[in-house]
Amino acid sequence: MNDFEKYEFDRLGYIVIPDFLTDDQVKALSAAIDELEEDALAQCGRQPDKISAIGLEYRQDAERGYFASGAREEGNTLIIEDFFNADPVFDILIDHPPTMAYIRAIIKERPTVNNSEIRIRYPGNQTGSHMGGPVGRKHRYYYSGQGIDCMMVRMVYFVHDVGPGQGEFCVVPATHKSNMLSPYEGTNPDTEPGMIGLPVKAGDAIFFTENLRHGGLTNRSRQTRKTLHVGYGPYWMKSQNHSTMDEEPNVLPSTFARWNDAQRLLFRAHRTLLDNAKK
Ligand SMILES: O=C(O)CCC(=O)C(=O)O
Repeated sequence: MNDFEKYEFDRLGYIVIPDFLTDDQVKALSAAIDELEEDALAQCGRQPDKISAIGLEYRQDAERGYFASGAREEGNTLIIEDFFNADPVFDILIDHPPTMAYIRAIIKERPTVNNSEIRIRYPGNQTGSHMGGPVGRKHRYYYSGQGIDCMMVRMVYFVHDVGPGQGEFCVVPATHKSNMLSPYEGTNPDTEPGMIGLPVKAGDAIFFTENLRHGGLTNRSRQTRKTLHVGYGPYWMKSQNHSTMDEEPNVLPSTFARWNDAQRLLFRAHRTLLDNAKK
């Protein structure tokens, strides 16, 4: 993360990183997302296995190790959490050197992955505005004598272009430093004062602090928007996926077995757990 990027991240709470993934990576990730979307949708008709603390209904695929919520319909979204378990193609993103360079620059304690979700946003869908201002310790943006020191941050990877009207990820710049919660009524990002959409190309990424007010503008196109979101924080933070909130990360033994030590460590709060796993 260079000085310009650090300056912009501190000033705005996010940066857009162009050409972050290679064409081959985009192609492989995109195909894996499409396959997993169909697999997750096939489970949609049945009773939920779990209801999250905020009322989201999840169906679990115990064999492939993911939780899915939502449906393919106008205005809806399908969220697939713990997608790393489902296909080794996603391993590209675990201990991905360019990503880790950004993460290590702004999380001062040892970072681990605490959130992983594929968001599939069908036409008409929007993601309500959330966060911004004094949102509490877990999501805090902080600057100390050692520089930027974040709690939860997210990298969003784009596998196709998302232009104006196609459900852009959106932000109210600089609200990570606001001293007040948003006073505007509702959570409609389309009408919220100060909210801007961030158009991107396939292969770009958006890196932001969860302290920033953000969401997803309404997808007014016929293109379904598909993105990969990976959250990081200090090692003591447990899962921030809604299906496993504040639990240990949901990593299948077979996933753990195929990873190298650096990848495993990104999902382990304590080194001793890693050492025990090797015994
Ligand atoms: O991309 C979106 O629609 C919103 C994503 C979001 O809220 C997040 O990644 O925290």
